[in-house]
Amino acid sequence: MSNVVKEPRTVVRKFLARPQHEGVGATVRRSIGRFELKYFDPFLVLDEFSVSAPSGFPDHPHRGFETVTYMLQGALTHEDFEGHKGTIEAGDLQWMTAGRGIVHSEMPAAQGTQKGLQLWINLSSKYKMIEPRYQEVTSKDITEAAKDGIKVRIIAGEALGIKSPIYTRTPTMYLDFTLNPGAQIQQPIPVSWNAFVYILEGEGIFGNSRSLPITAHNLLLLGGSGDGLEAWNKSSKSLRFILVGGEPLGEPVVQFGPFVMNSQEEIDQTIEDYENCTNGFEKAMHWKSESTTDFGY
Ligand code: FJE
Ligand code: FE
Repeated sequence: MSNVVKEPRTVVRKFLARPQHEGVGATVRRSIGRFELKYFDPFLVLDEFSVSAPSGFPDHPHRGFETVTYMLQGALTHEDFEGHKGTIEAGDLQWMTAGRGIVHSEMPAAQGTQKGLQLWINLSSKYKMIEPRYQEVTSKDITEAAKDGIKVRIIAGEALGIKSPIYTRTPTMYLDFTLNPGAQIQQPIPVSWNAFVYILEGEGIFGNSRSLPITAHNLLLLGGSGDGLEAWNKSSKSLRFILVGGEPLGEPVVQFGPFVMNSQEEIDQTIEDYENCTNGFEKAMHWKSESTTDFGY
């Protein structure tokens, strides 16, 4: 393989994401966004979620960032206050730019356990109040490339010379790699970007070929300033992981649950807007999702 990476990044920190309760009866393995790793600029949250009906994430708001939901198993129905509704299944992607405001529900759409990843990407101050936007891609339309025992699904950014059509308001790369036993990769990452790996299945060696293998549900922060990632599957099973990178915003972050702004004043204003249904939350006034169980009392 040609040397596309001159200065490979090393793994500087490792976090095992343990299950915790979120939403209503749902379970998430949270890596970014937990106490020890509150923010990894521009990333606010990475949750590997697991949810079965009737549990889920009923009606809730967002402002000031993007949510990227990538399904691994089962199906999830989302429904928002503008009447936008759809179901995403295993391999499908929803890239939602909440901007000035979205109120929505995210609920199981199938029997059994629905699994996936949800990443929250911060927006720069100049884009926090933009109009909400969705980019939805079904599994068959996600570009895949394969070479030398490597398969990569290109959700955002570029790999093996192929580009994703997803527009990232905050410049972001998001790649889903599967490596057969014996395979290795070299993947460029812009030098100034923050980047991490999250392992979904199997075990892999990252950054240094002599380091110990790392297993599923671990998040690896990749050290700054290198120009790419090197990884190896020296095991006898397949290895699946995501590699995500983003251009840091370098701005102050004030978060109150699902609202992420730059100052406390903006958060206070957001709470007021949400309570009064103003400045982007107008349609929240008389809205309730169809999936919300109405017990009639
Ligand atoms: C949220 C609690 C929440 N991780 N992963 C508080 F659970 C949520 C929330 C989610 C979520 C939804 C999906 Cl589909 C997957 C998730 C948290 O909806 F937004 C706040 N504020
Ligand atoms: Fe949400």
